Amino acid sequence: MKMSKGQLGACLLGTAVALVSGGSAFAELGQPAPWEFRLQEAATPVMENITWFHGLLLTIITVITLFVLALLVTVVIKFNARANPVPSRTTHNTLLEVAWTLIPVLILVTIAVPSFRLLFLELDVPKADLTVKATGKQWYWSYAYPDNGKFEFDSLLAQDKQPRLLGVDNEMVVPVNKVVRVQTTGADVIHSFAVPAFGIKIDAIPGRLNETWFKATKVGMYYGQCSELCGKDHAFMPIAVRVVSDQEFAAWVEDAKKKFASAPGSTYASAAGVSQ
Ligand SMILES: [Cu+2]
Repeated sequence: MKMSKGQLGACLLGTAVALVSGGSAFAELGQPAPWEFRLQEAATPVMENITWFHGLLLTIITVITLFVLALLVTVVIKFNARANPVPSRTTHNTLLEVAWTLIPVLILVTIAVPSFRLLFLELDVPKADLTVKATGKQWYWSYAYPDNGKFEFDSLLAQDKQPRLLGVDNEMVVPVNKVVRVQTTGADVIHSFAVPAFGIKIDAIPGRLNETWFKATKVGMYYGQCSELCGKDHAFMPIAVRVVSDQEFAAWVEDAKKKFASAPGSTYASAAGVSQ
């Protein structure tokens, strides 16, 4: 593709603006944005922790990389054959050796402590307010609400909806500020249930019931995608979650009970290998 000077300039300017603004300044909550290179804005406490931990790691690795770069530059300039024709024959330096052992240990501990705290936060499902079971199928998701009337419905990509390739016909709906336990399984092959703004990603495996949780603190639409290569339409089984107020959720449940009561193809009790 050939670009004129003007086009190239505009393109570079666009890139610069995107980089300076962090890419997500104009982004809508819960979905990817053009030129985005950071994590999506957090909508759950877990994702807030992930974002914080990511920032910590990025800071540490930047400092280490710059330090190693500075050492290398020093070596290249000060200790090349021309600048330093008679090399030192030093072989040991106790202080230096203790330091280069201890400092990395301290850095690893600094990383390990919040890392384990985050892992346990993700793994320990708090007392759940409701459970939603997400079944991955080739190539769509089905959502079941076992403690809200036991209905189940399919959620398929809606070509005409925005955002492109993320909009679905029937969204998963949950109440705001409530702990939602998500159980996942696969009906055919391995899929993966992932919603970036919630900080969740969990495999949906045939014959197994996996579990994770989220507590969305902001109402709105949140999008994710199947994150395990699962066949030819892997890219076309988006996850759309609508977070609403308690009243709206109750109203939606009443509607959904009727709408999905006799939904054909309801596989709530027959998802491969999983009995209710
Ligand atoms: Cu899939």
